[in-house]
Amino acid sequence: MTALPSADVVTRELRGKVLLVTLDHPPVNALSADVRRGLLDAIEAADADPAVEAVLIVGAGRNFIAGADIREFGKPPVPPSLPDVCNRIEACGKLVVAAIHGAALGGGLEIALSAHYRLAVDGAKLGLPEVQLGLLPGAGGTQRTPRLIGAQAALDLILSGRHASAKEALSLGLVDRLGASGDTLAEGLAYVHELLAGRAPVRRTRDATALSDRAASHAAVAAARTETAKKSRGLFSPLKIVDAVEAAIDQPFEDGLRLERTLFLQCLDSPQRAGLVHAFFAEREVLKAPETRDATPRALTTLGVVGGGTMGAGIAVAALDAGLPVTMIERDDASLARGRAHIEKVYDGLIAKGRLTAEKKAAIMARWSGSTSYDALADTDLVIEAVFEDMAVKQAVFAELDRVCKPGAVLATNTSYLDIDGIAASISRPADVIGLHFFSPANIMKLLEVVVPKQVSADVVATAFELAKKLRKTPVRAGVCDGFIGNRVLAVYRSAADAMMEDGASPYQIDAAVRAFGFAMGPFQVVDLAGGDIGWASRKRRAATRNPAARYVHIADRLCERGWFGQKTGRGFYLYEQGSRSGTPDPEVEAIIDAERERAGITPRSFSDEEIIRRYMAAMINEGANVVHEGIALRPLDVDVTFLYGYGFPRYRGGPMKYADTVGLPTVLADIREFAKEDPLFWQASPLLVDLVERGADFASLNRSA
Ligand code: 3H9
Repeated sequence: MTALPSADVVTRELRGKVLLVTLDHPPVNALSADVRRGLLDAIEAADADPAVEAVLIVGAGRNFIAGADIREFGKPPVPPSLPDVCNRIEACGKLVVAAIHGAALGGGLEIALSAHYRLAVDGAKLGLPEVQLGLLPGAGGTQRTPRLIGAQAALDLILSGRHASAKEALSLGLVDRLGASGDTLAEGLAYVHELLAGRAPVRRTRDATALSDRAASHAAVAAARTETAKKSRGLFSPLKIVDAVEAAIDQPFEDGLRLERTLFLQCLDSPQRAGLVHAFFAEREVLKAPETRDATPRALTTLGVVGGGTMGAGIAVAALDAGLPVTMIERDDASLARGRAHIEKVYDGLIAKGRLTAEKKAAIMARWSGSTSYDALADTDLVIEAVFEDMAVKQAVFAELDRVCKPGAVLATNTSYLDIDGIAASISRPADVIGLHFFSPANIMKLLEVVVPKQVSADVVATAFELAKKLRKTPVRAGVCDGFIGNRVLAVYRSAADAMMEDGASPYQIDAAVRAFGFAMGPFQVVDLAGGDIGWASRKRRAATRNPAARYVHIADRLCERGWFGQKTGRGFYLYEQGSRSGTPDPEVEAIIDAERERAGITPRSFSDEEIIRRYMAAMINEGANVVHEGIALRPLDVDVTFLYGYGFPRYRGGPMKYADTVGLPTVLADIREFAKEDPLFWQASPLLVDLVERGADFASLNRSA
């Protein structure tokens, strides 16, 4: 065994006739410049060394290779480029084999496709997820994949970005062999020896023939183009992917690679790529709240839920789905039965769609138990209260929890806006109290605001993050204030939308403009979906403390006074045909708006869609800045993740704060100052925004320094 010199991240070791090339670049063997260099050197060395008959490429750690180094995107390129490395591997005169375990994603799979033979072991995940980062496979993936597995299968893999298992990869033809054991190195070496013994030829993916039925390949491309145009909703890279795969059918390999490169660079330069990469890192950064670094989570094997309404039942389903046993508390048998029925309805819906069997449902429901006595929670590790939003009601629940729960149990409230410090202070163990703000439907929505009151202990916060992980939610740490991060910011941009409506824009125009920006729904559609009565109740609650000098738009109240609460009542801002979830504009609503404008003495003016978005986003960004300034959000990226996961913000824009950086903070501030001329009370620039503009800095600088 001879150890050869090479860069640390790529080691070479001659094992008999086989040069073992190991990528060892934690955490995920991303293909940064030194890895690319090390790989290239290894192939050069193999070609030059007569003692080497074959090369085996493996990854150290938990993965083969997670792809290109995403942190390099947007920075000046450092040679060798990944396409060059892939081409050099493929051109190698010695047999090259890739043995895959864990992730072989993006550039990682492209390296494997450039090898001459591939083996994967159980647990491997193979895919080309570049589309999720606003990119396309840029190191030959759009050319080699269809040649190897056909146009249709390649398009499916590349356009979805999904991961294929080792078994599926074998059936697709992406790999040649499954490793029988989990020992990738042993399996890989055995495979290489077998190939050498059988005098297997060097076989290059560029010469593969899965596209030989040109008519079928073109039909697959045409179908994908139509489908993608319909579904990709403003995304840039999916149609480029279709173009690149099409080139693989008709053009020589080298020409296809050149087109792929051109299209890849266009995607790389797009703001969508920047937004999606920001989202990728931001959703990982939110997991690193200070308490998760400093404290160990408490035991978490049983969960209690107080309240069986929509929220309580949704939380219970999320926990049951995660395999946790759930004890539900309700005040009487009838309410408990309703709570159970809410849960069963979710599973029955899945059964009706063929996504769950009755046996599986029974197994899940066996983990559920209900009681009308708090004593049933005596041994529970974590209890989430999801009762009516009223301080006295919540405090009464917490008094009971204080009485029955074991020492060390985590006591959580799912309040959306109540003062959690006040709830904590009302019991004997405030250090165990935390806010867990789920979003409706709680079994579906990914966001979980972890609201951290003053007296909570760090291990309780760490336990909340652990719960989020178990429930597959995305947790964002938030401080205590009215509305926390999300609903506090929402209240402000809703006001901006209301003001535009009263000043002359129709709710339908505002919704359409917001949808064109990339949201799935506009603000007034959201009101109709959530139920107008919810916002109405909170407006009434705030009425006493509202600044009398602040502008107040009465239109939504006028609708609620008529009982028009949205979808559930068949009309709100929109009219809903019996049972329909998509509404149509309602002339009577427009008449009410006209009457309100007249009452307020406003002569309506017209708004362009562009102005609507400028105002809507300026309000969102400014309050987002306030939330960061006050320490309610740790960093701007926490606001971004809140909006991406809880409020349908278009992911390719990265979140409101990332969007602000893209537009430029001086532009946002100038807008706010212009709008302030009409309504200086509402449009007060956030001190943080002003400070950043004065320093020539951006929100990203705060993400980096936190
Ligand atoms: C591409 O390949 C383009 C090419 O076609 C063409 C080029 C010319 N780079 O997710 P985790 C970090 S595009 C840099 O928590 P897991 C991640 O930020 C790429 N860093 O672990 C985190 O850092 P930290 C296509 C990366 O076990 C740490 O690694 N590839 C990269 O839950 C652990 O990550 C992809 O899109 C990267 N490529 O999941 C795959 N990947 O500890 C992206 C991860 O500081 N990656 N990091 O927070 C993944 O899907 C998952 O990370 C993976 C592991 C499944 C691999």
